[in-house]
Amino acid sequence: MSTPASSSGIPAGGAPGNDGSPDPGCVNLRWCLALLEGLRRAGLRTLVLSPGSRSTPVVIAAQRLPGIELVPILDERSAAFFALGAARASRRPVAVLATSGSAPAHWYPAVIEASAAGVPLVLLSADRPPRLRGWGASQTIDQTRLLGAFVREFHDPGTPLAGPAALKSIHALGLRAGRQSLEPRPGPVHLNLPFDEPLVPAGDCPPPAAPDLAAPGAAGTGPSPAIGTVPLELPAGRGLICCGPGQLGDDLAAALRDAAQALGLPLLADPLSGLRFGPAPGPVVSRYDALLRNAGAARALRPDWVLHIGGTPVSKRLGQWLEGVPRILVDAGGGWTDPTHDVVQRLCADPASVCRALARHGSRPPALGWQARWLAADGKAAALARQHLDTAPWCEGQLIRDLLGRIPAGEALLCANSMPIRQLDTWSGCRTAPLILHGNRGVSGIDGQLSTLAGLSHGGPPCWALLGDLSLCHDLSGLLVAGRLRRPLVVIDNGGGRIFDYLPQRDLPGFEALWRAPVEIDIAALAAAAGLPHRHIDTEADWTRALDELSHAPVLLQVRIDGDLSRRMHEDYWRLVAAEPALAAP
Ligand SMILES: Cc1ncc(C[n+]2csc(CCOP(=O)(O)OP(=O)(O)O)c2C)c(N)n1
Repeated sequence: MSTPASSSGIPAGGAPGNDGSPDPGCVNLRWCLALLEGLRRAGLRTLVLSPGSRSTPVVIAAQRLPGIELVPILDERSAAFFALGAARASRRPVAVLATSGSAPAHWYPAVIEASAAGVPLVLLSADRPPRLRGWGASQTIDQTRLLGAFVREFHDPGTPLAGPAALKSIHALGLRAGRQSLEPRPGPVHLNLPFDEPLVPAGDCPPPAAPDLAAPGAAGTGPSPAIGTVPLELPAGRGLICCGPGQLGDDLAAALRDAAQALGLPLLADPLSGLRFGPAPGPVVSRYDALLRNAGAARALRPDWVLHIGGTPVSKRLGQWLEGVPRILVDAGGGWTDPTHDVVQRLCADPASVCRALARHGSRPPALGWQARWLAADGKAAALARQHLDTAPWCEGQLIRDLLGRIPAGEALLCANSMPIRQLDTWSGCRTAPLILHGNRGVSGIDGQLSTLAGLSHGGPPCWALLGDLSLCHDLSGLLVAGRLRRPLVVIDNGGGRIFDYLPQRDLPGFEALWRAPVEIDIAALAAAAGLPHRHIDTEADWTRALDELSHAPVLLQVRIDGDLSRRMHEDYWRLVAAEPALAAP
């Protein structure tokens, strides 16, 4: 049976590695070609590498293999966050390559985020041969299971071997690693790859013949089929659908809206669920964090059960309020989102299939007026927000309103953790023009934000960003990749970690230095050093002018905001909502 030639130019059906090449540099290279071909068949198109010697065979192989793009980034920590962004935006596995020693240890925070957030990364650590481990050899540590429990799989296939069977096995491992990064639960996979010298072939090194491994279904990158049974009976009483972070995708978003509509349920949408920003928000509720500060509303709107999809919402208030309410978790990938241990039923099933089935066959009669009451309360909270933004001093609220009004349909925004995502949760509401909102909410770090942004800009539509000043400073080596930005990077310069102002720590001695911890650094000079245009924003007029003039430019907009004023203005809105009578009256 004849099969097509692979993209590496390898004639299909031939005998890999049977040319009897005695050149060990060529054996290394051919091994890597087979590995990368397997990864490519699993959907991999990008390999982010940090420079080093031991990783050379993989780099040469990637240079030779059409269809795999190489992105060099010096700092391994930044490289891994970049890959995280690129994988998030492209929804494909992205590989990260580093040399042996401490280099792959710098991947750790991004791997932890990818594991928690379900982002497909393939981590390729080059290594010295096993016989050197533990003998004081240079740049040699035990890299076995270096990334611990944060990877879905770990493999150490040993040093490269020649011959068809060996090449077939490493090709299969590439295919498996790529697929494993995508399903059943997307996340990082680690391959440790020891190489003996020479790392460069001595002469001409023809590629191996393509192992004919294209088993039916082996090369696809589509979603897993639905697993488990779909419940068509929901509990009695008043329910709500709660969607946490997780970029739920257009298909699922539409199915969720249909199900909520058919069942008469409110659809509480976290900003990172993707449901707030799209053509038809349907019964989406976005102001719950403010609404629940109104005691009457918090009482009147309390549900009997919750259907939960995605991660844990940004709003702590929502989480606390729902504590003790029985929850049904729809969970295709084994995320087990249940921090309050209220899940009474967990469905291992594709959420879109569940929602479609519910919309078609949901037999429960909707609780009369329940959804309408939620939507009316949401509308009132939105009106209060508009009124407040029109009268209160210019701060993050107006900035976020204008930013969301300005980002063109189909473009993206990375919103950093700490106050930016909370402010956005409060002020975003919904918009009908599609917007892809990204956030590293897996473990909510303030690390790697610039690098993630560069990766997002690389793997997807143009991406804007909203970052705190400490988040910017945490990822200074991300400035090395800032040349890849295509849209404004908005930095809220409010003098350190202002989230702590909202917490009881604010009354502790040493608060300013030990919690708020502002960094004294010249952000304009940093931007200049990175070749990134910079502008100071001190007033609403500056902001409006910058949006008018610089919407299509990569530029750092340093917005100087008085943190005390900002908190007052944020809390004033909550007080306004709290004082509103009969916010959720039937
Ligand atoms: C890697 C990491 N280190 C520390 C923290 C703890 N932390 C959470 S928010 C925060 C302050 C962030 O300040 P900034 O980015 O300026 O945002 P702001 O709160 O001022 O809006 C810190 C240090 C974290 N989440 N992640």
